[in-house]
Amino acid sequence: MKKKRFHNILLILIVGVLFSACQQNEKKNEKEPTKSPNIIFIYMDDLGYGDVSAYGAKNLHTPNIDKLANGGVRFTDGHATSATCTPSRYGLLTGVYPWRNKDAKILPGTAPLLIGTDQFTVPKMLKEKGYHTGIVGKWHLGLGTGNTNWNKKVTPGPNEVGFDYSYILAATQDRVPTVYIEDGYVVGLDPNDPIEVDYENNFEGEPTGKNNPELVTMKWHHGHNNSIVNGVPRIGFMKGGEAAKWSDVDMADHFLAKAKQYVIDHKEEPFFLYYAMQQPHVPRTPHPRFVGKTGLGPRGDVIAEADWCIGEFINTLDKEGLLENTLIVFTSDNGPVLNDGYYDDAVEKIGNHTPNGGLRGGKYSLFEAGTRVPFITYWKGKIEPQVSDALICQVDLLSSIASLVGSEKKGQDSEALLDVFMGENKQGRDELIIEATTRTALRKGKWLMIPPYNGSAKNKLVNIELGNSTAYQLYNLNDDIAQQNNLADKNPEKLAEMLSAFKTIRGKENMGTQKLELK
Ligand code: NG6
Ligand code: CA
Repeated sequence: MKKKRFHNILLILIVGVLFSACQQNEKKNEKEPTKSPNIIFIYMDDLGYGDVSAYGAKNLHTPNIDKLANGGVRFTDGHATSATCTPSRYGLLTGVYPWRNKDAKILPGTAPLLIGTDQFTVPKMLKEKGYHTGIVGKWHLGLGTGNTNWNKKVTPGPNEVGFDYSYILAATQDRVPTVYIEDGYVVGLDPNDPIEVDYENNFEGEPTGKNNPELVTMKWHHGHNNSIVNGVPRIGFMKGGEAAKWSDVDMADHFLAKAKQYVIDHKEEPFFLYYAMQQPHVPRTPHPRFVGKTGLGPRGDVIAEADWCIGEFINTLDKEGLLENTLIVFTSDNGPVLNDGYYDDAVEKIGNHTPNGGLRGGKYSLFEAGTRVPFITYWKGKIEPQVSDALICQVDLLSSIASLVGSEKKGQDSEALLDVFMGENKQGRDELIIEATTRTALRKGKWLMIPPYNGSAKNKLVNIELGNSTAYQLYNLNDDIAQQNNLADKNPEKLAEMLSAFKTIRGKENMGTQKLELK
């Protein structure tokens, strides 16, 4: 009898201990919920499909980008929303096709903010889910409401469309104002030397690239002959702000330091960082330690510099123990261009390197090289290394990342393709509208249809075929990736099917100022 009682007590004790252990465990879980994954976009400016060794470049080495490509999903049919910067970035951040917004064109440095402060964006979606959000690098989506006073807080800007922190260059490296802006304030501005910016008229007595060739260290080829900063003639006129002017050769290191710092400062909370690098856009100004490294001139050298920065940045994530809990998306805002307005040896030293990787066209073009860009997703231990031929677009990131973080939100044109980005499914989009300088074309399956557009077939200044033709163009990218055989006449049924699908998408929305010269 005594024995039985003892057993019973023992049993109660054991159950009690187990129960309290469980409770403690639950409490522990309450205290340390699994941290939502960090999300990082590494966004290049004008990097072509063929500019990365993992994408076939033989004469240019990008070991750090390759590590992402070979350790994650390397997409072969990933697209920017547009073949130029502003519209492309608009699509990336809003999940809305840029052709829906008539102002989504390459913007001057004085343009007002293009994204409405009431518009939904990737950083807003992530903020709703408890993320800290930051941008470091190129913005080029307009600032302020027009007539910006650069000596006061410049607003609205990135901080008003979802970013908690911003450290940006306003437009492009070749456009004024040539200063960094942190959370709306020009960095290092001396109030006694105010900045003035104008895109129409020069300020009295200020030298320009056009009138003062003796002051220029980088010669302009077309455009780029206004104010001179650091020996480089720019687009637009600027006066004052001497102490705040950036150093072009230090820009990559500068942004890298800010991107690293951002990660270190926010490693305890889930964060989203949009690291928008400025390379290899003009003016190409590699730091002296990269000069001559590639034999391809400054364009190659700044790609090597960007690759190094990416390596350093990834090392920081690694050191901070963040790589296993971070989704990295690497891509570019549009395709490649060699001569984009300066004599910088990009053309002369190209040798056998093919920035468009055998695709037709380049930046500004409706042909493939305009929007098909390197596109990689990397997540250590989570994404299986592989190559994916799925058709995807940067506009899809909003809805896809929303699924990842448990948000119901969707972008208007953004397809939720999280499994594709994670390498768990190879079925991407069925249809995609691609855009180049306000012209659009339809991709459906492996077919691409370009409607007739007036305008020259080739931009002779940049030496790029634009995709304009007075005839319909129809390509089967399955067996004609270089777009050499126009099948419009041979396959009228396919053409009719494509045209009808194109009209369904383009017809129901405001066409803005776009001239759609359909026959
Ligand atoms: C063009 C510039 C080009 C580049 C581009 C924007 C001239 C003649 N050309 O207008 O150099 O700045 O705009 O590039 O000025 S993007 O990648 O930001 O879209
Ligand atoms: Ca660009």
